[in-house]
Amino acid sequence: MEKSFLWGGATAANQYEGGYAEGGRGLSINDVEMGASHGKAREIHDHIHPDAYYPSHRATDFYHHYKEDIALMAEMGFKVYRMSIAWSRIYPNGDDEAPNEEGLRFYDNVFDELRRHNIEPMVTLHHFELPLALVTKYGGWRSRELIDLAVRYASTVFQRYKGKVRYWLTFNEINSLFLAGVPWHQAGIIFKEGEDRTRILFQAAHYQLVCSALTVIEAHRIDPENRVGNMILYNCCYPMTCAPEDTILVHEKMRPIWYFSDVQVRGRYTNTCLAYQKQKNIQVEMEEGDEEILKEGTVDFYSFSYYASMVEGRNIEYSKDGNLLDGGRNPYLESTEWGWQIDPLALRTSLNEIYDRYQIPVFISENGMGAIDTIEEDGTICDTYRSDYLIKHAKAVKDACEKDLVDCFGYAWWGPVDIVSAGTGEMRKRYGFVYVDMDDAGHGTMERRRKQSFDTYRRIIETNGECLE
Ligand code: BGP
Repeated sequence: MEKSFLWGGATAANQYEGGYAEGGRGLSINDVEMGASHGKAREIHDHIHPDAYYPSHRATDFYHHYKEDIALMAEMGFKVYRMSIAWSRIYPNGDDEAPNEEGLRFYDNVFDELRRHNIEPMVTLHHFELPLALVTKYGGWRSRELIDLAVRYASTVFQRYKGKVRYWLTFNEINSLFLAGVPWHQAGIIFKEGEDRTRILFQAAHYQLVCSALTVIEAHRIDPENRVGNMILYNCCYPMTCAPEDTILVHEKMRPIWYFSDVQVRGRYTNTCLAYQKQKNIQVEMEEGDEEILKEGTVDFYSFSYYASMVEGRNIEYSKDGNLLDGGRNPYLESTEWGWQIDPLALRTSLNEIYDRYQIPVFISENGMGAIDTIEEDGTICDTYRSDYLIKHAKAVKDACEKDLVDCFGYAWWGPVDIVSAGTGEMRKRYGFVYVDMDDAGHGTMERRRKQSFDTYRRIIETNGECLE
């Protein structure tokens, strides 16, 4: 591995930061969404109900624990920490005349703290986060007006953090917009009865793609040192059998993934994208100038989250099992408690597929395992399952870099300190190397405690992946 390889971790403000009503922050879309309980889906409200529990409000309180948490990341040897900025902390309503100085100062403090520990910040501008007022006023990303507002927010933070932050990501898992149940998190969109959902989603995707390109252009204009990446939810896909039809189905399954990254990397709707529009019987409405913007605002690197692989084929039984993407079960793989199939080798395959297609540097912006942890009587947490998952995935990354010569420059573990789950709002689905004392109903002291895997990751980073064999 290159000495400069960026080992680290990743989080999102809405799942980690808390402090939802502090420092002049406005309400965000997550602040009106309850956690799932006892098999019930998450509930979205149009305002805050005084008796309801909303996990984002305190989350795991990075807002008040950032110094302690960054010190723990530094103790593990982190080189990079990917986090997101809450737009509503900078512009409380999204379209305010001036930014909120207190919000800007909070992130100044965080970036300064990271720099003190020699940790490189990587910042996601939109991680399932949108000021709630933009939903009420514009219907979220249904509206083209969000492009200018989002670029203005980006421009504000590029200027403010010039010299402090160099790595930026535009939209978290931009392709998740097309997945059932995600348009709310991704774009603040709730459908009304009888609407043409597909058309609305393709149009919203176009606005986000134009916004992403304009954001890249703005980042480079403000500081040519800025490096901006996209962020794709990537699941490599196997054909169920070697029947030729199954492989064609795999190609079709991958279209919505390539749809976004082709535009972000190649700067245009490629034939793969047009084929997907055709398949869905959609013609995206473009304005004059959009094509030039997409062409000019291509990303500097490709980043992606990887949790599980998929299987596609004729006559397969679809199984969602809590996963973001549906597909068939793979009989060769084991699953996490949430039914996500564990497949380290597919991370190596994904890195190869992505790098072969685009030939630009690649960054793994999320990978990890959600599990229920138990505290032993002596206070220890023996999460050997997490260490095992980490070691196998890190090995896959190492092989992709050293054997396949993929230009991958970093790996960020998802949720290094326990955070709230995005899918369910639960706390018991934990990813961390650091345990946070907090339960599904929001009770707990917020005390931090190292798990056994803390030391596993510390050793991997210390030896730059040499201790994996
Ligand atoms: C990704 C999101 C993250 C995250 C992760 C794990 O889709 O970018 O925000 O939380 O998945 O998902 P979950 O929290 O539902 O286990």
